[in-house]
Order: sequence, then C-alpha cells, then structure tokens
Amino acid sequence: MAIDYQERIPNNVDLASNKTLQRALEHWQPAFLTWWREMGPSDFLRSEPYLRTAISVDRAGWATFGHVKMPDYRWGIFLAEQEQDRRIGFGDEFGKPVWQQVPGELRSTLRRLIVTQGDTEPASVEQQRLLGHTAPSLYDLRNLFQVNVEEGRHLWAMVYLLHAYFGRDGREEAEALLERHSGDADKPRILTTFNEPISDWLSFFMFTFFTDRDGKFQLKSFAESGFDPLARTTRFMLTEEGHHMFVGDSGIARVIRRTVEVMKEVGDDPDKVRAAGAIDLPTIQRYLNFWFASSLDLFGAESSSNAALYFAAGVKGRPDEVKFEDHLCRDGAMAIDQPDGKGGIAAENVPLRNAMNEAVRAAYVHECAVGVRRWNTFIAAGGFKTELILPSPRFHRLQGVWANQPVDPSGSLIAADSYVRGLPQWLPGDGDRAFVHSLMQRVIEPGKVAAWIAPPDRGVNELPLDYDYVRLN
Ligand code: BYC
Repeated sequence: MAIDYQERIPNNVDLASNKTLQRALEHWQPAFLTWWREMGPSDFLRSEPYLRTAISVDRAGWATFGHVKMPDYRWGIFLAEQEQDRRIGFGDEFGKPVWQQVPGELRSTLRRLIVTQGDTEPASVEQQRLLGHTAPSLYDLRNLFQVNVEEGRHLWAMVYLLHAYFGRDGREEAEALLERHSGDADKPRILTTFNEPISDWLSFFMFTFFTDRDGKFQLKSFAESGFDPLARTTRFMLTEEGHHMFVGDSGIARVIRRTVEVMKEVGDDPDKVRAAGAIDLPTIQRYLNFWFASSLDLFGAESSSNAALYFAAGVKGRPDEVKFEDHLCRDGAMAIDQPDGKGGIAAENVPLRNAMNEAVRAAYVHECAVGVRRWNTFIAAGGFKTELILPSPRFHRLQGVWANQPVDPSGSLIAADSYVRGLPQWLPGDGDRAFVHSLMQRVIEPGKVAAWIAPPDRGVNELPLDYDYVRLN
C-alpha cells in the first residue's frame, strides 16, 4: 500500500478507515512531540540531519533520504505485508492459523510484552540525549540522530499495537510509555540496561553493538509470534535495526583502529596511549565487559516459566524458528550451569521450553563473538598480540542464576573479597570514565574526525565523507 505523507500519521494500516483509532493516535501524537522536545536530543531541534525516512515496506526501496528537522520527522506506522494463510510455527498452537486479534486469555501477557518492548525505545533516546554535544564528526552526529528517530518510530510501532488492540488499558499504557524515564528514581524504565547512563561515545557504540543486538534477537522472536500484527510490525522494525548495529560495530572498529595506529607510534603502555589521545585497549575491554554483561541480562532468567508460557502459547518463538527441527519442544532439557550454593557449580536440567531465554542468549553470545574476533583482526594487523575477549556470560550479571555472584571474567566463582578487588580491572571506573569524557570534544567541520577515532570507511548513501551530514542551524 502506498503511504500518504499528507496524512498526520503516515501509515500502511489504512488508519483513515478507522476514525476512532486515528483520533486516539492523533491525540497521543502531541504528547509524543512534547516528550521528544523535552527528552529527545537536547538543543538540536532546529538542526537538519540528513535522515533516512521509511516510506513503504517494499524490499526495493523502503526509505528516502533528505535533510529534515527532527521534530518534523515523519514517524509512521508500517507493518510488513500480510502473508496469506500464515500459520503458527511453534508451541502447542503449531500449525493453527495466526490471530488477527488478541486472544482473550493472552491479553495481559501480550500487553506486558509489547509494553516492555515499547519502553526500551524511548528509553534509549533519553539515554543518548546529550551525546550530540560531543559527536566526533558530523557523520557520527547524523548516525546518532538516525538511530534516535528510528527508536522513536519503533515506539510508534508499539503504541499503534496498544491503541489498536488493547482498548482503554492500551491507551493508558501508551501514555505511561512517555511518563517513565531512563534513570528516573521514581519512574524508571522497565529493564535495567535502559536505566544506565550513556554519556560518552564509547558507551554509545557498545550499546548499539551489544544492546541493539539484543533488540534484534527479541524482535526476531516476536516476528515469529502467532499474533500477526506484532509479527508484521517487528519484521519491518528489523529492517531499520540493522543500521543501528552497524553504527556500533563500525564505531568500535574505528576506535580500535585509531588506538592501534597510536600504539604503533608510542607502544602499548596504556598510559602512553592515553597521553597520545587514544583510548587504550584495557579501557575498551572494560567498557565491553560492562555492556555485554548488561545486555545479557535482557534475555531474562535461564530458567523461566514466563518464557515457557510464551512459547507454549505461540506468543514468542525463537529467532528463525523455521531453522529448528523440533517446533514443539515438549520433551528434552538443556543442562544449565548454576551456582550450587556451596561455592561450586552444578548443572541443572531445565525443560526446553523453560530454557528458551538461555537458548536465545547462547545464539546472541555466538554472534557477539564474531564481532569481537573481527575487531581483533585490526589489533593483530598492527602487529600486537593483545586480544579483546568476550567475558563469560556468568560475569557481572544482575538477572538470573548468576545475579550478584562473585564471578571473574573467565567465569570462575571466586572469593567475595577477590571479586571486589578485581572489579576495577574488569569494569570501567570513575578514572576511565573521566578519561574517556575528556576526549569527547565535538568536531563539526565536514569531513573532519576527532583524534580518538579513525574516519569511517565510507559515507552515508554513497555520499562523500565531507558531506554536510547535519546542518547545524
Ligand atoms: N531488567 O522470567 P524472567 C531493544 C524481569 S532491546 C529488569 O526471566 P522473562 C532495544 C522480568 O520482566 C529488546 N527486569 O523474564 C535495544 C520479570 O518481571 P515480572 C527489548 C528484568 O519474562 C536498543 C522478572 O524479571 N525487548 O529493543 O522470561 C535500543 C522475571 O524474569 C530483566 C524485550 O525485552 C532485566 N534485564 O524475560 C532500543 C522483549 N530481565 O514480569 C531498543 C520483551 C528480566 O515478574 N520482553 N526481568 O515483573 C521480554 O520478552 C521479557 O520480558 C524479557 C524477560 C526477555 C525481558
């Protein structure tokens, strides 16, 4: 369906034919814009970044590019095309037709999941709101704003579902999505990672690599859902998500490449690397440890009756469910290591459905490891032996069986005091943050890049690197 951009809310869901829904969303729209002005990228309301805007769901050309003031961005509602005769691909409902409405008995479960997903989107915009002041280049500033407006669109995607399928409670939840705020002592965001500050660009790149990748896995799980509007919405969201992970992956690669250049000049002593204005590898490792561990928490507990229920009911599957042989997972178990309470580790057999969070987390860890291996090739190419390491998934966890356990990055349970003594080597401390913050000076001359990060390989949409990616009005 073609999208009418003259409409107040661009959409491919034929909003005009449902006046009640249209009015409800038009009522929410000013609240969203107020939130954007107050909690979105601070002080850039008049700037015009070169942004990609979704205009259809066609594979061949779903977006258009142009300079846009962010409050004028056309946040629209786009669902992937409906598949004819789509069937549920997993769980007890396997093979039955997907639902176009919410089944009564799953109403509160689905609402809770959609709210949790929706909550992360504005949360990330809030977390990143001050980064524009310290962007290392106009190219990076543009990418930050691209990520921000698309997270805003993903909020719209979830708000559409709440309004269209959950009546009054849905409308109330949509309002509450703008009332909770990242890091707020009274009304924080729902999931821990989304309350962590992102006050420097190294954190931003780690977040877009590790946390947006959790987003990818969660969205892929929803893309399998028996609730067809949720599946179609998340399928299209995944199209945009790829760029966010690219920003993280390429951002970290550029930081490392610059660090290696400096190491070639001054050697690998972290103090000397810092004195030469680059971020030393041990600091990068500590940031990596923090964001990886925090993002692992987003998959939930290793053994989860919630996860078993979602799978059984056909609400939330596994990413790319079609690739698995057994779509029912009624039998079988996964051996999951956990602390035995006596200082040791014991494996427990968790029924497959209850172990869904862990199965998906394992696939995520595997994908993260591919990224780290690629970054290590840049270090090796510089002639250095140091390697960045993905810590054990048991390290520094706040959710699940490993929550608050004294575990070192290799995954060994250690004495509590050794753990406390080890933490400054393993996680970013005040000194690391102060140093990284000291490098965060904004660079706004087209084509120029801050000294702590290598230039990108190429520009956006085949434009040159010295293009005016943001017009700072
Ligand atoms: N922090 O049974 P359990 C993204 C809660 S990122 C705080 O293990 P379950 C994005 C849990 O809610 C993707 N609380 O949980 C990325 C539950 O609480 P209640 C976001 C946590 O349900 C970058 C209790 O602990 N999408 O899109 O199996 C930028 C028991 O837990 C946490 C989703 O998360 C935590 N980390 O699994 C922008 C998908 N973990 O209900 C966007 C929707 C668990 O007992 N959410 N808890 O009060 C879900 O599918 C599930 O809620 C979870 C948890 C996978 C998160």
